[in-house]
Amino acid sequence: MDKKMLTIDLNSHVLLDKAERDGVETIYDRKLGFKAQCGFGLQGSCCRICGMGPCRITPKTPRGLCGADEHTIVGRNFARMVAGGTAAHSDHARDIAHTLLLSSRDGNYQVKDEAKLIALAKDWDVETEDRDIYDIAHEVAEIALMEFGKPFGVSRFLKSAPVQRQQVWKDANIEPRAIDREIATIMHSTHVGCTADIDSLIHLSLRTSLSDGWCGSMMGTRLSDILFGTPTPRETEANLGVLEQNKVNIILHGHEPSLSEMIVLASEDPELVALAKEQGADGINLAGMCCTGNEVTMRHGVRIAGDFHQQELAIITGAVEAMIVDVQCIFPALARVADCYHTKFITTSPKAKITGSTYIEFKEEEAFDNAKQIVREAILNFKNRDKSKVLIPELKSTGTVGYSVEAVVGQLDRVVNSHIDPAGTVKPLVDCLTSGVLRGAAGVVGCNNARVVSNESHITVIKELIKNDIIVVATGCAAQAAAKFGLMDKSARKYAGKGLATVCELVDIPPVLHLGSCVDISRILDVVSACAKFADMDMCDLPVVGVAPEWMSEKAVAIGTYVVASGIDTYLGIMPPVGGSAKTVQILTEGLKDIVGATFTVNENPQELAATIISDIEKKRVHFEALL
Ligand code: XCC
Repeated sequence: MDKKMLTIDLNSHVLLDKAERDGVETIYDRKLGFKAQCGFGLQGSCCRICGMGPCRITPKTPRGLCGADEHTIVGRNFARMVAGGTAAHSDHARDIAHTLLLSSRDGNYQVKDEAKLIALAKDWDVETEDRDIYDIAHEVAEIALMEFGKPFGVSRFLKSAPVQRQQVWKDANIEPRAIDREIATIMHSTHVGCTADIDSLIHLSLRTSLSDGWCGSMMGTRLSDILFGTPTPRETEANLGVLEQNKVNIILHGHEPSLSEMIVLASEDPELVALAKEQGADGINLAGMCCTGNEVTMRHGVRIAGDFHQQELAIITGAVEAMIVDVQCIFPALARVADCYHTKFITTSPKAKITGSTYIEFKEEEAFDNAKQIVREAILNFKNRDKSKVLIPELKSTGTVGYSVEAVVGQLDRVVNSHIDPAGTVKPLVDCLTSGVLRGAAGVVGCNNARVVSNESHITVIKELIKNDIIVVATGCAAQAAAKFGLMDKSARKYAGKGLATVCELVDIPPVLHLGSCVDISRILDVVSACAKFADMDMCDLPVVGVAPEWMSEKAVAIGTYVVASGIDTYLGIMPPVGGSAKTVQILTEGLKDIVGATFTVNENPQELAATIISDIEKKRVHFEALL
């Protein structure tokens, strides 16, 4: 098979040819090298939790050595994926909380959105009258840090959900307690000799996932907005064509904004800009990948170089002086690819050291100095660029990004009510849904997955949804796919149905809104929650869905689970590794309806997946309209 069949991105095609010529291996070569994937792994029916195993379930060996059946094994594996994902998102939030604790008027980090800090402080009963904003920030940060390990109580963010939803969580006993406790409980309960009951394993998974969505991720987003500013709409460009021939190209890849924000500042430092010119470059060009890319494009319009599957290809352009990474979604393969070019592959976090990289530890206490050191390394590497090895593909798309909840709500409210109110109200949005001008809304999120053609499912599903008047909000690599294919440009309303196109024109928005990184799926929860509260309904009553057409990470499993637990039906374009247990499949795709009012649907054919979503949204509308 031609590896170019594995992605629909035309820039990727150009660079895959170049990789072939340069003798460089990519994910697509490795994909073709794997003739068949392990059937037990795909089904989730291999248990390697204890040292007696691995035990693999077959019709002849229906139980592991301890007697665990397929439901226990699949359920434990699923729960551990949820715990892994929750740990990643939440540990990210923990670092941001520590950064908030370090913030000061003359330090590396300042409070950028005081109003959001005050609002959160009031929510958390922190005294705000006549207090220095940094005293408030530090108290809020300390309370946030307690959310990870407090011995009593439940997540402080739960009360931002509609009361009906809070009751569902209470009734099902899935109100998440401290985040670390939920993760530890899953690791304990899935240890050999503990939970061997599939209902209980799913129950634990729901509660832990909620500690991600309604605590860790929500905290990550709120505190990031407080520290770095709440995003506002701005123009950008996307795809590898954003790299520049005559500039020092620096790719920011990973997840946490504390480092990337500092790199943005450092790249504007006059001394470093002068150094770049001294080295013969026209300047410094930052471009983002994965969720770090989303964070910096949302707040600064930094252009998007590409998504998860393009990280090696970025280096293969031969035009990248430094690939700077922090945590999550970083291919260890980057070290080998960087060796074939002049690119410096710079790791910065003790949580994600990678053999073969240049390690420059980033410490929040010395943030700006560390960032300048890293940018300086990149600049000094410009002279090593081998022009004969450079190929920057031409394609890039324009788009508008930066749709925080405040921006989405404010934009609609401002235009419809012709007054400017930054807080705004969701009434115009709810009106669009109730009148049926918009049939529904879909959050399209998640990764690229080598089990399907890169970007194909994202683009097929998104185009079908907007054609059918379903507004799309996107995060993560799904958002980057949409941006690359021009769907975040305001002109993309030409692909939308009549209702959505009219709203886009009236309100001056694209049909696909960029809501940020994957922790920012909490923004989607916030907007759905606000609409439900306004309509005095539960979140499961609204014609809204979650979709992850090309998900791959454990984080995505945690996300999908908390989205369902929030009452939002979720559609997956990749089958999770649960097929080995009919009971698990039954609970996830049907049984959860009775517990949380929503379920998962899986279809690996993107056209069929989109058709199911559209018809399910119409069914949900009947229920929704009956409640009006
Ligand atoms: Fe990673 Fe967040 Fe997935 Fe992209 S979408 S591959 S998790 S960068 Ni979050």
